[in-house]
Amino acid sequence: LTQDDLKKIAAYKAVESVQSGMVLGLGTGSTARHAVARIGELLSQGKLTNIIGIPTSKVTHDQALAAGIPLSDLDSHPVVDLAIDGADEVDPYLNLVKGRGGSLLREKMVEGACKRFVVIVDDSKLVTHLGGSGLAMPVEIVPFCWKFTASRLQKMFEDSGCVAKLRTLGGIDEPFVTDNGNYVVDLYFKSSFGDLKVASDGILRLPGVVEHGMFLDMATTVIVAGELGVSVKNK
Ligand code: DER
Repeated sequence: LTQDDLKKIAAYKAVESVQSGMVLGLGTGSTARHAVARIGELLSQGKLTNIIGIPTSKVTHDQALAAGIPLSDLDSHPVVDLAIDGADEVDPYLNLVKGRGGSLLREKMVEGACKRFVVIVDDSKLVTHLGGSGLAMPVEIVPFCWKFTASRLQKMFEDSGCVAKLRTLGGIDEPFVTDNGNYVVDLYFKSSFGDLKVASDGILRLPGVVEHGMFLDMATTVIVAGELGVSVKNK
């Protein structure tokens, strides 16, 4: 099984929880993409009806539109029945790191508004503690004086050997710009940054910060697909 096969297995398993008439948060990324495609397929087969999708990015908006999923937004649907989305890291308490695709703000808004948030991952995303994969912890910041904000973020976590890097578009030095017109600073940690809530609050207190990629106590279910099968972890 390839990693993409595992992503697809997890995504299809999550879509089994979708019922006709639901308002659905549609996630972003290579795993969530399979869920969006599957929902569109079931709608076209008449096996699902009366679904309203709330996309978490412009990319997902376009994919869902093409898949024939009727779309709306949080202004019209402030309560979402179920959101399905991927994650970059999942710890044993179902806390997540998300945002390596750059959609963390809209994802956190949609997933924060839903009754159930089902996370779909292949088993490579499981970590013992957030920040442990050595991969990026994204923070969305305003473009104004981004160096100032990035250096304050780096200093905040200097004891964890943090390095803050502005996310740029592949290959060129242009800053990556989010759907909301902001920049992303990726934080890389050499060691654990300690208490998640303290870290989360500390980051959000910086005036130039819009949102960060730690999704604490938000997931209600995590579906993990691995070589040995699929496991469902409930909060
Ligand atoms: O950017 C995001 O938040 C994505 O959901 C990410 O966390 C998972 O992306 P992947 O399914 O492509 O690994």
